[in-house]
This record gives sequence, structure tokens and C-alpha cells, in this order.
Amino acid sequence: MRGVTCWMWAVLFLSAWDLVLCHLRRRRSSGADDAKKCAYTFLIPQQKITGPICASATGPEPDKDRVTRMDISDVREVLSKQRREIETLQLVVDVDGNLVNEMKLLRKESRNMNSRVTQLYMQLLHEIIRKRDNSLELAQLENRVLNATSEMLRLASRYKELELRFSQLAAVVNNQSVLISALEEQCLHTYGRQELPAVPPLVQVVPENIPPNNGRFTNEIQHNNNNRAFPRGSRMDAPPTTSTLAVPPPTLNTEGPFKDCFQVRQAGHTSSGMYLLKTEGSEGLIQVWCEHGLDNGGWTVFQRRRDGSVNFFRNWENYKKGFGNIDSEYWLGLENIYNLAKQGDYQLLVELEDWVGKKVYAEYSSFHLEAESEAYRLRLGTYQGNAGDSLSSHNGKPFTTLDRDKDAFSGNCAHFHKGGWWYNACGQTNLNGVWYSGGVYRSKFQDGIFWADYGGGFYSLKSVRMMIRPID
Ligand SMILES: [Ca+2]
Repeated sequence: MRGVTCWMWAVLFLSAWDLVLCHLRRRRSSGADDAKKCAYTFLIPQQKITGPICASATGPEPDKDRVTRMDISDVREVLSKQRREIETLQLVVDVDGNLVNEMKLLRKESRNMNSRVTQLYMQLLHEIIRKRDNSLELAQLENRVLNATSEMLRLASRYKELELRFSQLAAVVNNQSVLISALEEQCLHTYGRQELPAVPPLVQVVPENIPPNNGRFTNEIQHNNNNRAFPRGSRMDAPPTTSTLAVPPPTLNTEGPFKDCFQVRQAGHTSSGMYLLKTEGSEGLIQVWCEHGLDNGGWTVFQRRRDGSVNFFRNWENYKKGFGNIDSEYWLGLENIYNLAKQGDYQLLVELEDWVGKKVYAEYSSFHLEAESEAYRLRLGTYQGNAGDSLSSHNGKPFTTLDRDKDAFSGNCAHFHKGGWWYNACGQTNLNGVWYSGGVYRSKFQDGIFWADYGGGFYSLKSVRMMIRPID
């Protein structure tokens, strides 16, 4: 009987212990498993009472294995002590949990810091590269500046050399001038003043119209468009050239021949260009430039200057037969002009263009030449226009070339004016003179292409045309 009781107590105790442990585990798991409640069913074996229940008056015999209230209170104390420890441990665990969170935060912060550091590092790297590039660029610029400086120094030195050379040449020129003056003086003493060749008077006309001027002499060294024109100063001694009209350009209009450009215009041709003419009384064909773009067209151009590409300092034979290029500068020939103008009553139009592109005109109501036996004497009608009348002073004058002096001057005007013209002594215009670039020119004897009433004797025109057409 006692054994059964003891066994029952033991079972009770173990169950209670398990219950305690169960609660401990629940607390440790922070209530995550609330569902798992600590529940126990105490199975107490059914006792079979087979005899009378006796109660001992002396009490049960002391059993060393018997659980007493003291034991239970001890266990409770132990249990409460363990609970406190568990609470302490829980506290520690909580603190540890905070630490872990802090650790996590710190780790996160650290990651952020790392990322920021990486970013800063990249920026720094980029900055370093950029600065290196800048420094390279700076070095290149420095090199260029150095090169430019050295080039500048080289040019400055070259300029100094040229300056020196120029001053030397200027000194030579001065010496030459002095020498020339001395020689002239000596010449005067040797031959006497009266034996010196006469010099024609300069044009004294004060022009009504003065073309705009660029304010400087452009021909101190003569500018020619090509090398065919003579350099200034060499013409005095150079013989006149002898070649005549050049080979016709390929754009020649082969229809015709017509008697003049007015007939070409009447035949329905409206574009200016090269045409074939056959004048009455002449045998051969002649090529001319027909101007149809001016004053209703029909103008036969017999003289044209525009770029200095043709030398006009030529002999009688050249001026008689003609020379130059039909689509450029040319002289149609005195014989051709004579034959043209004797076909009827013709008027003359002189077109002048200055160096700013302004064009002026001089028109003469009639025009023809006399025969070669009269040295192609010029016959003009009355003037009208806006260029001024500079050609009337040549009216009635025969034609003069370097090799055939027919002018009214004691010397040869062709020699001084370097062309061929109906010189008087020598006259107010020189449209077959030297083509100077730029307008105002320097010349001892006024040999430029001048029209005294438009610019005076020292303004060489840019382009000139002389053309005829039957009188309306
Ligand atoms: Ca003469």
C-alpha cells in the first residue's frame, strides 16, 4: 500500500516538473508557439481497495524517499530561483537582441559608408583623370604658344632682313636717281637744251566728273593681269608687236555673214557675242563682237579694253589689220572700221567704266573714217552723253602709230602715249594706251587709258568700248 502511494506521488512530481519545464520553454521561445499550451493529463491509476482503510495513530513511518512539503517548498524555491535566472537570461537575450539590431544597423551603415567611399573614390579618380587631361592640354597649348612665339620671332627677324634689304635697295634707287639727274645735266651741257626731244604738253582739262579713287598710286610697280603686257618703262625701247587678230574663239556664231551687227539684230539675234560680218567692198570675212544688251542692241564693237591682256603698243600694219581677241581685248582694224562705217550713216558710242564699276557714255551723232591714203582721218558728229566730250579734240585728225607719225605735235604722240590713235598734239583721250590697274597712275607722259573729261589725264579707266550702229 505504501509503495503504491509513493509511486503515485512520484508520478505527480514528475508531471509537475514537466509542467514547469514546459512553461520555461514557452517563455524562452518568446511566445512564438502560443498555440502549444502546456497541458497535462494526470493519469492516476485506479486503486483497488481490497481491505479496510486504516489510519495509523502514530503516523507513517519516516521514509527517506518520501516527498515532504519542505521538499516541495525547496523545489518551488529552486523553481523561482531558476525563473529569476531565466528572466535574467531573457534580459540578457533582449540586450543581445538590441545589440544584434545595433550590429545590423552598424553593418548597414558600414555598407552605406563603403558605397559612399567607393563613390567618392570614383569621383576622385575621375577628377584626377580630368586634371591629367587638363594638364596635357595645357602642355599642348604651351607648346603651341612656344611654336607661335618662335615663328613670330623668325618672322620678325625675316622682316628685319627685308627691311634692311629694302633700305639697301632704296639707297640704290636714290643713287640711280642722282646718277640719272647728273647724266641729264651732263646731257644738257653737252647737247644744249634746244636739241632735246620735245615733250608733249600734259592734259590740262579739269574733269567735270572725277571717278572715285582709292587714294593711292597703284602702279608704282605696274600690275598687269598677265605677263603679256609690257612692264612699265620697257615700252620706250620695245618695238611694237606685229601679230594680228588671234584665232577665232570656238563660240563664234557662224550664221551670216551680215553687213554689220545692226543687221544681225534685225535678223532676230538678241544675244551679244561673236558674229561674222562681210562689209561692202571688202573681200574677206571679219569677226566682231556684237553688243545687243545696250540701247536696243545692234552695236558693232571695234575697240575693247578691259584687263590689260593685249598689248596695244603696235605698228601701223597692226592697227590697219586689227589684233587681239574678239571675246576679250581687241582692235578691229582701221581698214575694217573704214569699210564698216562707209556702208551708211553711223553713230559712235564710247562706253567708259571706272574702277568702282560706274559706266559713263559719250555718243557722237555721226562717225566714219577716211581712206588709208588720208591716214584714216577721224570724222565725228556732235557729242551727247555724260562722260564729257574728250574726243572732239581729235576730230579731223589722221591716225598715228609709232612708225607713222601723222599727229600735230613736233614729236610722235604714239611714242609718248604708247598706243595708236587719232592724235592731235597729243589730245584729250588715249583709249589705246597702257592698261593700268587701279585708276590713278604715275606716268611722265600720260600714257594710260584716259578720257580727260572723266577723271583727267592721270586716271586710267578700267574698261572701254567703242562701237558703231547705223543712225536711227
Ligand atoms: Ca608728229
